Order: sequence, then structure tokens, then C-alpha cells
Amino acid sequence: MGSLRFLTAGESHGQALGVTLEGVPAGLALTADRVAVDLARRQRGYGRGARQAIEKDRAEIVSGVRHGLTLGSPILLLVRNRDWENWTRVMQVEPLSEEEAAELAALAAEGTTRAAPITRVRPGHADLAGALKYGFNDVRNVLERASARETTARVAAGAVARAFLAEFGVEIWSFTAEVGGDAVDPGNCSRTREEADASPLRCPDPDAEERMIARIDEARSNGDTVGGVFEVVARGVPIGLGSYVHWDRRLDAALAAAIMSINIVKGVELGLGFEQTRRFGSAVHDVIEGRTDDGRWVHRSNNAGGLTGGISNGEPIVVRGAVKPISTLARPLPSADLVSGRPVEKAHYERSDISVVPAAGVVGEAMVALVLADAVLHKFGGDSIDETRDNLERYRARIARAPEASVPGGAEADSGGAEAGSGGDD
Ligand code: EPS
Repeated sequence: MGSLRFLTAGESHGQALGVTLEGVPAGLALTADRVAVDLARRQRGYGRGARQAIEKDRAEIVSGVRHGLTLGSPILLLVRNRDWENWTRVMQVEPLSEEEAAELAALAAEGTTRAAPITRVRPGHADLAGALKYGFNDVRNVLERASARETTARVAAGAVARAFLAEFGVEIWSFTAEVGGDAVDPGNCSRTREEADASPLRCPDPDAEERMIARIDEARSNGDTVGGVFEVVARGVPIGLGSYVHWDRRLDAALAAAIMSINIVKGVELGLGFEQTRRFGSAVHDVIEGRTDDGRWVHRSNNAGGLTGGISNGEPIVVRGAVKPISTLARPLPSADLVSGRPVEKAHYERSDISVVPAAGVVGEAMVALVLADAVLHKFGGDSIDETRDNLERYRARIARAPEASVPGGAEADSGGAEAGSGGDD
């Protein structure tokens, strides 16, 4: 829809990650502390690797905000990589002098793996296709940007979108629904949102979480990795975001693309998702119970996940992302060498995580927030938060009222009333 745009930049072991956000109206309260909450949530989770002990992600707000309020101008956020100081020569921006190149070669010869070119491509990673596409002979040039570290910048941008949506009562949360085939039991989700958020896997079902942790431990002890499923839920979304009139105005399509764009995601479900194909229509479609006295429309269930005809229908929006196991294995799979083209016994290994499902959920929240904020701005516009709020409130009040009953024959039938209309049918 393009009313809110963002672009990230940065390499995993470069100096910093950055994101420019364009289209946020003026007058939104925004502080670095507020953004830091989501950045910290993304770093947590059982199964993360050593890198997270190095980083303490915090976004500097470089532009677009004055005295704690957005200006309507582009917002530039910068997250410095603490690990950068260990990679200055390997990731140097300026050309290497002869001495610097010799220093790097000596480090590689001593066995410092990060200093040596990478050619043993990892199955399941962007390594091979990326290197061929861009004409690289060192896979480091691919993996630095293909790394999920980039999602730090998305989460920073998502925190701004979340703050914007909160102004209109929209709340977004996620949880770990499944790891390695062990799923939450909806009947056993005894934890509150806060408790789940503070738990090792950000999981509302304590028993399922124990089994999930066992799967991660099993993967770790086998030099392996394990994936899972996260679920994002957005509440308070007004009816009418998105549209059925064009493929690229469908909110469900935009949400699916946004979730699918997360580095490790290989599948997306909205609401009941694929399960709908296994049931009859009577067990799928959400019965509409009518308009309440305070003007809300209520459905008996929410199998559609808050989206019908590509439009938000007022129920919570429910999106699930399927997270594949990380492709960097401590016990690497066989592969091939990029330069020789010959098989090798083991693909490249570089410090990594075992499982990142809880973190992927936080990235999912950010992507949902960015898509919903864009859809809100597309529908309601506004150069200032007050203007957006006025437009949204007027619309909410309008759809809360009963529309005038339609008269067969249309507006012109006003004078003749129903009679004139029904006459046309004869
Ligand atoms: C990643 C490899 C690991 C992860 C990284 C993604 O980084 P490193 O190579 O520095 O150990 O920790 O994710 C993050 C750094 C992050 O903040 O999420 C990869 O290869 O994709």
C-alpha cells in the first residue's frame, strides 16, 4: 500500500544495523527506551547462541523525532553491533592495504576461521545461490546480509509501528506455538501473557514448553538444530483495512508476504489455515451473531483469523509462521565447494543458534505491526496523529450505527418509496 515504508541496512558483523521509516505522522510519542523493549524481547529465548551474550541491542533515534515526538519526517534508527570490534579487519569498509591484507592472511593461516574466505556452502542457507547470483568467491559476502541479525532493524521499525497502532487501541503479541513437533495445547495455556513472555520459550503452556526445551536440548547434543511455529495475534484492529478489489490490496496477502519475508520462515497460516481443508464448511465459517448495542460486530468463532475477503473483520488477526531449523549445523551436512565445484565432507560451520522460534515470533509481531500501520495510514491518512485519530474515530462511529435500510430501486426511489422499487421488479 506504500503509505508507510521502511528500508533496513547493515551486515551481521558490520558496524551497525539501520532502518529508515517514512510516513509516520507527526506527534507520536517515541523514545529509545520504548524501542528497546522489543529489541530485548527479540534477543531472548532458550536455544539462542553465544552472539546474544555479546549484543545488548539498543536503537539510537538519529532523526525524525524532537523532544520525544515524531516530526513526520523520516525516522532513522541505528543499532550498533557490539561484536563489530572483533571483526574490524574482516569486515573493513575501506580497501585493504598490503599490510592489512597480509595481517588477515596471517590470521587465516593461524587458524582464525573468520579471517579465511568461506567456500564450503551450507545446505539450506543463501550461500550457494547468493554467491552465484552476485558473482562472489567468498560466501561471507552473502551470509553477512542474509543473516537473521537483519531482523534487529525490522524489530526497531516494528516498535515504532506498534507505538503508532497503540494510539488507536491496536495491540500485537506472539507466542511459541510449536517446537520440533511439540505443540501447545490450547486447553493447557495457563500462563498470562506476561508470564508467557517471561518464560524461556515465550510459551503460554508450561507442559508443552518443557517438551519443547527437551527437543532443543536433543538438537544441541546432536550438533543439530530445530524449528517450530510462532503465532502472532493482533487485537483491536478496525474493520475494513485492506480490500477485496485488487490482489495487492488484500490485507491477508500483505500479512502473508510480510511473515514469509522473515529469514527463516517457510510457511504461513492465517486463522485455521490448512486445517480448513480438512473440515466441512459448516465447521469452518464463523457465524455472525450481529451488532452489539455499542456498535461492535461479533462472530461466534474466529477461524478466519480476523480476515475475510482480504479485509480485517474486527476479530483478532491471527497469523502463524513456520520456522525451519537453522541451516548452520554444529555437525555439518555434506556439501560442495563453491570454487572447485567438488563435494566436501562437511559444510562450513560458524557459531550460530540451535532454535530461534521465540525470537522469530517477535520479528513476526514487528512485521504484522508494520503492515497494519501501513494499512491504517492508507485508509485513514493523516499528517499528524490527531488527524489520523479524528478520521479513524469518525469512521468507527459511522460503522457502529445501523445503515439506512436499502430501498429496492435505489436513491431515486426515495419519493416513491418501496412501492416504486418493487414496481420495477414486475
Ligand atoms: C546468524 C548467526 C548467528 C546468530 C545470528 C544469525 O550470529 P553469529 O554468526 O554472529 O554467531 O546469532 O543472529 C543474530 C546475531 C541476531 O541478533 O539475531 C545467521 O547466520 O543467520
